[in-house]
Amino acid sequence: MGVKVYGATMSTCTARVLLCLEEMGAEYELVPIDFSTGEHKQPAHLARNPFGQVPAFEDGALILYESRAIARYILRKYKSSGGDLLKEGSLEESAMVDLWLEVESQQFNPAIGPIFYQIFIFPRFGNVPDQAVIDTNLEKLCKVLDVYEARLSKTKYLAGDFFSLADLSHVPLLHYFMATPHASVVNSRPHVKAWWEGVSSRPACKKVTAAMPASA
Ligand code: GS8
Repeated sequence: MGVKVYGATMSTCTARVLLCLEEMGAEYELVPIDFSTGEHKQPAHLARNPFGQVPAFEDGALILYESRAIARYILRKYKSSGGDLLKEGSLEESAMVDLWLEVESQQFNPAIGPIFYQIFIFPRFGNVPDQAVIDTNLEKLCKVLDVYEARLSKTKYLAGDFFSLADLSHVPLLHYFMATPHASVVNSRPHVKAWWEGVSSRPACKKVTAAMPASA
């Protein structure tokens, strides 16, 4: 029996989970959660994710939330058929995957997340994006991307010369960001640009991002 993902294709955290399932070639069912009716705050969904957020994940009796934890579970479960994107067979390589996953969630996400919210989410609720918030976070993002540029001038992917969850985890927010006028901060860093072109052209990335229209 396949696994179930509760979420929405447009949601970046749901997309992180779907990217892993697609990379692994796993069978799954996406159960849509309707934000417009507040379904994510209803008891049935709160039983799956007590924070009232998406995604939630179900594999038989196992229920998970937090997209990065779900991602690791999927990659371990389907490793034999889908390939090893966590490199758990090597102490050193898995440490580099962990390191760059931490960089993604602790450095990259806090800078790019607010830009995404200002440009894509605020207007949906009739709010005007706050340019000061965008500018402050762009500055933060540029500093983060300088570190990425230096790293990617030495290795093909973030954790090393192998594709891993560390790369994949960046896809959802970068996909939206690259549709903004600020994409130049990626394109002006040649190694980051080449890395993004490689990662975003993977079949799994193309398939998942096709369901994430990047218009405000
Ligand atoms: C964040 C989930 C989240 O912010 C994770 O799964 O990685 N750390 C968690 N979900 C957002 C949608 S963005 O994909 C969400 O459900 N927001 C609605 C809300 O907070 O009410």
